[in-house]
Amino acid sequence: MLNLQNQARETFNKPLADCSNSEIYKILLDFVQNESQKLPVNDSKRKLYYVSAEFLIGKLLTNNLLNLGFYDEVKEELEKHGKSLDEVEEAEHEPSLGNGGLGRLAACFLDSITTLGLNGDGVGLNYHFGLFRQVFEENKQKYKPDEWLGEPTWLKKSEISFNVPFKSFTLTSSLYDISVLGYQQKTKNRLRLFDLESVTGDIIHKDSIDFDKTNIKENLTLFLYPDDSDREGNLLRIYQQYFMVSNAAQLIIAEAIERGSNVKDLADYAVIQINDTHPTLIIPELIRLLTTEHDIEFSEAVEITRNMVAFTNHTILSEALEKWPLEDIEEVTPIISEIIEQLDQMIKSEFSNYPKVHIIDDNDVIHMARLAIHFGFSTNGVSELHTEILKDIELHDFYKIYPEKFSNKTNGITFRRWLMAANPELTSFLNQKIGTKWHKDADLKALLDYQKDEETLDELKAIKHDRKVQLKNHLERTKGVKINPNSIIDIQIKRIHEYKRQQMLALYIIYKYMDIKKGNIPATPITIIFGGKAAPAYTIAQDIIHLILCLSELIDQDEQVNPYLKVLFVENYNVGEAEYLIPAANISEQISLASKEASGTGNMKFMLNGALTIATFDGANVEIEELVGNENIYTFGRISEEIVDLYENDGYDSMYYYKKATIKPLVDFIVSDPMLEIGNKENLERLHNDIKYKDYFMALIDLIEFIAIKEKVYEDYENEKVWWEKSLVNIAHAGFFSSDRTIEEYNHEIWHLDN
Ligand code: Z57
Repeated sequence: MLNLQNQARETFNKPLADCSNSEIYKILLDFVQNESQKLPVNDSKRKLYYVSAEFLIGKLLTNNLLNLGFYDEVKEELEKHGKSLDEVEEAEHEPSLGNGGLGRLAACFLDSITTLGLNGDGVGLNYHFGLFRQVFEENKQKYKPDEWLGEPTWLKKSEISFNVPFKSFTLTSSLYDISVLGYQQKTKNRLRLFDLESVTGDIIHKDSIDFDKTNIKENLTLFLYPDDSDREGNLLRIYQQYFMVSNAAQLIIAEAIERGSNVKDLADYAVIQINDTHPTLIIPELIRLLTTEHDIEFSEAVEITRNMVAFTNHTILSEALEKWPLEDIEEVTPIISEIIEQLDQMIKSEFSNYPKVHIIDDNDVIHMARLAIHFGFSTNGVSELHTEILKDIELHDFYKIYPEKFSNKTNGITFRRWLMAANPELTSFLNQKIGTKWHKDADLKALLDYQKDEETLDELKAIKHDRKVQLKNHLERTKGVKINPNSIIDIQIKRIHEYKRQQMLALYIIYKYMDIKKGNIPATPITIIFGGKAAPAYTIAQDIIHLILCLSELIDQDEQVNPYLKVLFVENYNVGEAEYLIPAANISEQISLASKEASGTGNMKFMLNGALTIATFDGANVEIEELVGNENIYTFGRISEEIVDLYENDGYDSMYYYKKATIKPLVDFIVSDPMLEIGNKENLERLHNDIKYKDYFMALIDLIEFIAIKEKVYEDYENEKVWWEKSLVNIAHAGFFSSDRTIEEYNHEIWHLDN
């Protein structure tokens, strides 16, 4: 089969032991590409297209070796020659084609769709620099282009190409494919990424992410979600979205015809899941193509389209619900804006008394979610709580009109990446304890037989320690930072956003710092780790990063405190970092303001890897609690009904909480002398003012309860028997969160694919 030694001599003319990690990576990349070439593409009649602006697929080498069945063999072979797969993997540069949860969910779904033998491709864009690469300078986030295409990649250019007509010019696309391999599967699917040959990185101003936003031909696929704070940026985003969906729609129709469709029966051949509202323009685009290129009447085209499109909503935050001015769509593609106006007329005549369901509002703004709900056959939320909020509040009028369209599909994560590849130590432990049936059905409940078995609990503890040492080594090797592997590892990793409340954890750190200075020494040292990027235009999120980086420096410098408390903000957090951080975590921070986190998926990854969760009653946290029981999770804070009520009625008075004796000194510490000495006055004062006078996402409302629960968690950590039993119970109940379960639900209730 694979002889690495021979391959090394053939390719690099030297023994494997003398090859660099990047050379070995190249050998393995070619090998896996070759093997996956041999697998046939799934070609069953009915096919799913998961259209998404983001696919956060992470590194593919380990994942593909695992799915092809070569993982153990390659790992051992490398070790025999003094090499480590982990270090070889560090030579792989992950594509940054996503922001956060929504993009990572799409990647987990592709893995599950393929593993279940279903016919389904992902369709998106090939952003040349992806999202920005985050670097910290002077305790602030700075931006660098992420040049992932400069390295060997998994992309293969196809022959496929389409014309996309914009108002004043037409662009011709090229399609690049990445093979998607299922776990032990005989067929493969693909991630199809459209691009434009005329796009060039040359227009990027050296070492920054600035470029001329008006030159569509040269910039269209440069970045994921470029700055949308000005009109030019918004227009560029519409150009991207239309380019994506026009290509997707043309591909879908062409492939269906190839599989035997006569176009009138297109909906028997293709189902389209649109990931949030970003691909919603595929609705008018399909109608355009059916009416202008396939000779179908408008009303029939509308029905064919409606029978094909299903919509997933991922947020209730109004700033994330897309609304485009009609004139902007008109400027990009007047044919599409005309079709939207026609669709809007249909809705306005049917629901004249319901202005809240009209697609185009009185200010001539198009509400993309409304378009997707009226002209798709399915709308789903991503956790039970989120779907209930959609039905009862956010989309209540739509739920009254179309109750049958609504359903819940609680998110999931692929166990191949988040358990088998990321945590081989825990994987072999599970194999030993409960066999390997879980590789197929994700059922880990048999582990509960060992709940009281001290030897088993000791093994769990040893695995966690091993993973902390691996994290320590990885951080030293790749980032030059040091952590204590004997400390409690407490982690909050996710995009930086006020609703996720990183600032609340920062206020707890201030509390703990002061408490240690008073002489209250923690029994076990504590390491609190953050990771995550902030959107360039999101000022308060930058200020939160600045606060945490300044606290980190302050604590590092303080010899009274630094033996017991360390705060680390991991630079450029991404999928690869998550794969090291999550297996090493004792504590998972899931502390969003109740009602605001649609689901969360990091929460599931931590649980699966044996961390205990500190959780608000939000998103999928609620379902974690139902599964593990209240005694195996640390819940706190106001529930979503209370929060929704506050927003609707008397409002939230941050000053009231700020004035409390335990809170005021913590908030004011942000602008204290030692902080101002380290940090930047403008940033710290702006954040201080914001929390004191506004605090729109209510960090202060739950702060006192949060401090109490954190103290309780650290105290419980000292009671080893109790702690590791809770950890085991969490792992045992994580099976529900396999994305295989999620995909089976999508398939049975929405997609109805053969197999
Ligand atoms: C994104 O990552 C999510 C929602 C969005 O509307 C956008 Br834009 C990006 C996230 C939610 O915030 C998470 O709660 C959820 O788990 C994830 O999507 C996947 O559903």
